[in-house]
Amino acid sequence: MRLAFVVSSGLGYQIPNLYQTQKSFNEFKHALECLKENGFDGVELNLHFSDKRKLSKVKEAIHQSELELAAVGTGLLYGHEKLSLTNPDQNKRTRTLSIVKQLLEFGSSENAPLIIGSVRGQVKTKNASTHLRDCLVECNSAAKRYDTRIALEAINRYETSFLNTVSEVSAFIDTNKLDSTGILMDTFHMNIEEQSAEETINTNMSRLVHFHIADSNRWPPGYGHLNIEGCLKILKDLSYDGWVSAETLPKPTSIEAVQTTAKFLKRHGFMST
Ligand SMILES: [Mn+2]
Repeated sequence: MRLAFVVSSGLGYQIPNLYQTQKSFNEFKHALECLKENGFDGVELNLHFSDKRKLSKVKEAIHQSELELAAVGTGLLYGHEKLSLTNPDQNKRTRTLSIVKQLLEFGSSENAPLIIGSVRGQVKTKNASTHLRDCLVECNSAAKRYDTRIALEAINRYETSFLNTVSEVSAFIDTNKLDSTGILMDTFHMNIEEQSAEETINTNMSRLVHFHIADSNRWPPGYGHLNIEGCLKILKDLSYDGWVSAETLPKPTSIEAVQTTAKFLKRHGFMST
């Protein structure tokens, strides 16, 4: 398994107004250095734009840091721009889908899967679920074309109304024959939705594309009461060769979150010292 940390304007190493100002780009480079110094192999980003010039600046900074791009998250499209794949306004839906597909291509150029999490929006009507299915079928075809994968995240009931459990995500993939789409499991969400995170991993391993860690309170591992080391041991024993990415709150501070997570991973033998 390879180890990454999220850098975004929200979760992970938090940089306010990230990608909006030159100052934030400088902070972004510092964040990447911090990850590298602490032993991480990669960085996971959350992007909400498809501006080619900005994306190439992002890519250049990653290459300079000698980190790899672990995954591209899309949640800020919904969080910041209120864009989602189920927006009742067709123009907004089309715009979301277009940005998502461009980010899919961007990720594929770095071998990074694209995450579909909260960008699906709130799926409360039959129309919304039809829109989501249509969009994800289209994203799946694009992923196939770009020879990359989509990581569809199981998100807890308090944040979204559809695809809360890993088995629901798995069934959705089956029903719609999404052959370039797999599952993103997140210890924080599984703690709320699953009977046992360990059993869930074991049962759905063949579908696993990406893995998020955060403790029960979404703080870095060790600040809550989840058995994260137990989950990682299963992944290791099953020879999971994808990314494990820490998606924690920036607590106590962003830098301490990176350091604490790295120490935890080293202490349990998942990161070399
Ligand atoms: Mn997550």
